[in-house]
Amino acid sequence: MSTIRLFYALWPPPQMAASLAGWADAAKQVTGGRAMRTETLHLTLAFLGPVDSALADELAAATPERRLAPGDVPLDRYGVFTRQRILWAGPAETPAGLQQAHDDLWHWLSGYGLTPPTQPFRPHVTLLRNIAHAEPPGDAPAPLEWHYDRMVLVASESLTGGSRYRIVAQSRPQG
Ligand code: 2AM
Repeated sequence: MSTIRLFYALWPPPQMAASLAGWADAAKQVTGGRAMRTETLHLTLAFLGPVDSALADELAAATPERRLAPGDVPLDRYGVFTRQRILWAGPAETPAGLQQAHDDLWHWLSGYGLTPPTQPFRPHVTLLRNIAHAEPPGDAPAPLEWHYDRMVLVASESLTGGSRYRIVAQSRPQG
């Protein structure tokens, strides 16, 4: 049985992605590393890992029937994951609505036999990989307020030199 690597994410509108690319450029002066391509920037809500292609099809079919309660996430700080050598942008505190969206999503996914993570949810947008210097810049650019009203289901395909992301479904927007 073939598998496919899946995750649910918030995908920024182009203007937000462009602002985040500016954050990446500013941080890169300090930390080095490789910037993510602007059109691939996202905030992961749930990483499913490899799932059977039959289940992937089921999730792709069910996702447009799901609604995500709209909310806002402030992106107001840089952070690093030292072990993964990642520099990211994220909220200083996880908004309650975003935490709820994460928890609800995993509750639903557990009905498909998927196991929720044991690690706490750390919402972030990865901006740079392979950073050389693990101290993030102390000052972030002006905070961004990201309004979201849907999530996307993304297939991640490994290629030499990185991953290619393919949006396979999105939740039903409000209204
Ligand atoms: P990252 O940017 O912090 O690496 C596609 O790989 C997305 O899923 C990325 O946002 C990535 O987060 C996230 N991801 C990859 N592996 C993961 C894991 N084991 N646990 C949680 N998220 C993961």
